[in-house]
Amino acid sequence: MAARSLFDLSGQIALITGSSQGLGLALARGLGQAGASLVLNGRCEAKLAAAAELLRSEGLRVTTAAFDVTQGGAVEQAVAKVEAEFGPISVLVNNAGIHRRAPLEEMSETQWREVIDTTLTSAFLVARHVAPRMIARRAGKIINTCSVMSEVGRPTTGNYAAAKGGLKMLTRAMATEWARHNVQINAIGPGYFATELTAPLVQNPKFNDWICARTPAARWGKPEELVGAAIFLASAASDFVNGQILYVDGGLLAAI
Ligand code: GCO
Repeated sequence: MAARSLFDLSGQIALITGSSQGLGLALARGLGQAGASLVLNGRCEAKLAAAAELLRSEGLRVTTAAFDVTQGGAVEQAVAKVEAEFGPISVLVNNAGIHRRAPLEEMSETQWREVIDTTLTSAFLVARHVAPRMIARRAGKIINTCSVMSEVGRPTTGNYAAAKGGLKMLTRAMATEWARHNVQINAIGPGYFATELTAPLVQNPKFNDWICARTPAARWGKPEELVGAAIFLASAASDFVNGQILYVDGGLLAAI
């Protein structure tokens, strides 16, 4: 296979959870530009429809699947519907995640559970219903959106760090069980990117100065800069890569 075609996603169908905005939308756009047909997911049908319309206007093949990734029954039904109506899901990006920032001693049980359910349990639930289909076909790519917070914490993000740390180990657990079926499961680990999730931080001059000093690249990442890692992990170029986290963090984790 010519080296360049290793990264061609033509013929692939990619389901990206949490893709009506932010990094999920950027990842969907990139996978679509690399040839994949896209299934966008979110809970809000209106936001999903707007995102799908935007990507279609850019010439991409897009459908939507509005379901709550924290509800197993809804996930099971949605995966069956997508495969029946759109085709076999060959790439799954578990990207859904939320923040509920608070000091641990002030954090409510709801703030804890919402973040764990949406950011970690969702990846189990969606993969639980997609993976058996990939196993039966002996082909599939699963990409979990981890974070530099899979490795390090920051005050007020204990729930999110616990979720992303768990997602790192869930990625490895999936690889140990499913690699034998020719399913590759890896993760991307974003550093600090300017999105809706981090908007309060970007708009905070003190935090902005701190993160630009803390990151060797001395800047925030641009969502489109995450796409190359996702295309690699979604393509034939990574057929013997499993259980790995590819950090796209401007060098943050390399520096004290
Ligand atoms: C924060 C940020 C981080 C980023 C990202 C870093 O509150 O420190 O929101 O959690 O969102 O996860 O990889």
